[in-house]
Amino acid sequence: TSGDGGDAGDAGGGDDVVTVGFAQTGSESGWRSANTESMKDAFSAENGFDLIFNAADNDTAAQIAAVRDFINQGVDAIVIAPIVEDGWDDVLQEAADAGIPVILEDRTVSASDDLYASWVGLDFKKEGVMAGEWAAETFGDTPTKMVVLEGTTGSAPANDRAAGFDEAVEGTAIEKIDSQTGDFTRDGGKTVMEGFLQKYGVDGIDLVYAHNDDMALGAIEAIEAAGAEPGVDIQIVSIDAVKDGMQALVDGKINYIVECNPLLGELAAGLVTDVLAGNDVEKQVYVEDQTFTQEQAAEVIDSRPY
Ligand code: GZL
Ligand code: ZN
Repeated sequence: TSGDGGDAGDAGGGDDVVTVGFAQTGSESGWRSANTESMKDAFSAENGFDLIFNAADNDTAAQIAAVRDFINQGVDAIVIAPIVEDGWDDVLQEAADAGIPVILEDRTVSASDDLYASWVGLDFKKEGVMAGEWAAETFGDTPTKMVVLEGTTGSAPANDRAAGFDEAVEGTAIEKIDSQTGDFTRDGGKTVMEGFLQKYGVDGIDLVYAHNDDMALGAIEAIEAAGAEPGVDIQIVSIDAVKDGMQALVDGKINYIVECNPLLGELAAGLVTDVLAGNDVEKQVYVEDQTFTQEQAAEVIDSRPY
């Protein structure tokens, strides 16, 4: 029928269009940009979706409000990359009461998994273990003073990457002398590293464990501003393997990177489609990660999609 902009109660705006509300964390890092692009590519109009996108600027209250807004709009499904693990029970219950399925992508929540249909993402604890295993092999029984640039406080990756790393370096001579959040941003990493350098001096720090590349890149700026050589005077191990991080690895300013694959869009879209079709889905869908030395990064950097 002409002029039919979709009847008021029609969640999809067209009977075969699937309207999806996506509550993204924000735009804090290169990883996040790649993840957002992957999600927008998968939830495209040509794939039959009407995507309502919200980036919450790393503000949990804003992200929860965005999800409430999606519920009020009566979308067909909601996808969330939850900034932090806690505080989701109420709004997830409201979505369930409204009969709107929720898929989590990337980060996860502490709420019961009855409150979401599925989660797709990475094994953050394993990423921390892989970073820690490199540090243990590299520094082993050499007394090593390490500072940590933590991800967003309360986020699953920050919690799990810390736990995994600590487990992997137990019994080594690596001593965590300080640890502070840089909120996964380049500026945050730079500011926190400047503080560490003020406090301990270049010679008082041997290793930086950065929970993501963006904070590692900020730390590199701070170390160079202090007249020291990142990757040499102070070694750096990081997680994500985004383009700028891999370039720093090739340039010898970072020593090892554990990948965290941001290309989750196709899997998330498949889960939404399956859930709406009433198909059974896995509660957790893990994507594999890999690791890179400086030599390996040089081999692959030009062929990587992000
Ligand atoms: C991890 C993701 C983290 C990245 C950061 O899957 O949630 O958030 O490691 C990003 O770069 O900000
Ligand atoms: Zn309609």
